[in-house]
Amino acid sequence: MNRAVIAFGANLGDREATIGEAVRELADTEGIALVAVSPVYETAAIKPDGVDHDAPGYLNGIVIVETVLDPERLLARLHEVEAAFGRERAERWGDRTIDLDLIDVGGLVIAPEAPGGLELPHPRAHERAFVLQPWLDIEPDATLPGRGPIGALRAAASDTVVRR
Ligand code: PH2
Ligand code: MG
Ligand code: MG
Repeated sequence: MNRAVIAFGANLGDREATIGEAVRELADTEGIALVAVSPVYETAAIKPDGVDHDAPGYLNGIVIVETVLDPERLLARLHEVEAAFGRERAERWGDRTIDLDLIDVGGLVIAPEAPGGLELPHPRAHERAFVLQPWLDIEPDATLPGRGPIGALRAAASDTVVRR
């Protein structure tokens, strides 16, 4: 049994409703039990070139689950739920109805086998306040493997998050 941290983000459609339904869908999965849901934050869209205030804003947060699924199967399930809520994959970091990212699974460190393959911990989680702040809210003593305590990482992150 592993404890997994999953980040959610949405910046298209009825963001709040989609997040609520996607979390319920995830929690209803056999082999996944929901442990906690974080507060939700309003955040500006970050694009490969930096903050984009012209793009629709995101709602971001995290959930903690306990699961008997291995990381690959858990990721496949996240992709299924994304698809069920109309997620389309076009440009990198494009606007989306729902994004579900695997941040940490039981402290495992996994290098991607191919570009875009599963990587743990998530390669950008350590620098994103929109992941670290909601995680800190519900698990203040957590650490990110290879990166350290999330409190220190959060203090060093520069993106702005506003609690809803
Ligand atoms: N996700 C991205 C790219 N940019 N910006 C915000 N504010 N929130 C996100 O969840 C997000 C992003 C790629 O997954
Ligand atoms: Mg993402
Ligand atoms: Mg993603």
